[in-house]
Amino acid sequence: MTLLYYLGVPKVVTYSFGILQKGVLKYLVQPSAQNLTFTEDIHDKLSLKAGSREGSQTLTNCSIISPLGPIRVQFPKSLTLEEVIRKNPDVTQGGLYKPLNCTSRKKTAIIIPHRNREHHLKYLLYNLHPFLQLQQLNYGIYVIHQAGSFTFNRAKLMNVGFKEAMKDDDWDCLFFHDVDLIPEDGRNLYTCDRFPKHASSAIDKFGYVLPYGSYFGGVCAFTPKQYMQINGFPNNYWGWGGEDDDIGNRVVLSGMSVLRPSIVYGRYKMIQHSPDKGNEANPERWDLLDKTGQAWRQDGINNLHYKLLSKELLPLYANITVDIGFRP
Ligand code: UD2
Ligand code: MN
Repeated sequence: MTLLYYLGVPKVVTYSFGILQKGVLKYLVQPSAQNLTFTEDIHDKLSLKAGSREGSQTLTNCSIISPLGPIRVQFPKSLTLEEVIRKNPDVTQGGLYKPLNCTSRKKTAIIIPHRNREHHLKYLLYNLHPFLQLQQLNYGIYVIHQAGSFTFNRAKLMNVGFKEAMKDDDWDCLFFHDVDLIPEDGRNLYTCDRFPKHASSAIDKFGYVLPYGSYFGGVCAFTPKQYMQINGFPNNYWGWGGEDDDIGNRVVLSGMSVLRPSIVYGRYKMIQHSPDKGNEANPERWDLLDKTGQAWRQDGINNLHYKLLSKELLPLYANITVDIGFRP
């Protein structure tokens, strides 16, 4: 997400999307009210199903179609993490889940880069756990917490997440997920495809359309093989911006294409926030982006160094705290 804020031109692009929104486009991408499900109703659906699990003997394959369409995501004011735990009785230590009455065909790890956003994390977990359970996935949630107060490095944390998650299981798919993005349509399947996927194709803050053609920020998904093919994510973007464009470039440079759900399915709400201390805009991002073509084979998962400080298996997620160093 570099272009949008720090170049004049894309601002114009967002603005004109804003105008479009008021017209035809808005009509096209709004979900129909009658199919809307509230997050709280999803929890109810799941608790009804929980009882029917007992006694099931032969397991058939799970469906790969989500029963959910558009979701009205919710942010209850007084929500506590304990309540989220209570609402997800089938999630086991470390944030793992697998359907009990069918065999899931897919195993997906969710990797969330994190520091100082506990409030957002609580709402993401509240919305994401039932969303994934209704997709009948075998899944695990990993929160990768950057220790200390050196400049934040989102992409490097994602590399750590990949390494640590792959130690636990041979996941079919890894979703790299901003902590503040809540999916708003159950048909946005958290599974991988033939090419890397950019799942957040329609975010509310951009008027539910792509802000620019090569935009790759927010939520994206790779199989382990695709991830290795792009040599993972860059380690050398410290601070805000550019790393998502670098990752998008890597996909193309390594001979693959980007897949996206339609803007009807790929809808997300971003929890509003102000810029974080310790994640100021990266002044080097333009230079780095110019060099992705030469750098991507040298900098990535193949030269990743970090110090694992702790791994706690919490009720709703695995909390991995790392020292990833600082800008050289
Ligand atoms: C945009 C992109 C994001 C990323 C970023 C530039 C969207 C919707 N998202 O996000 O994917 O490319 O630009 O780096 O366009 N975080 C923390 N603590 C911090 C700072 C960041 O946990 O102190 C994590 C958190 O998961 C957050 C993510 O990093 O969602 C991206 O940071 P942001 O939300 O501040 O940046 P934003 O919204 O401009
Ligand atoms: Mn954000």
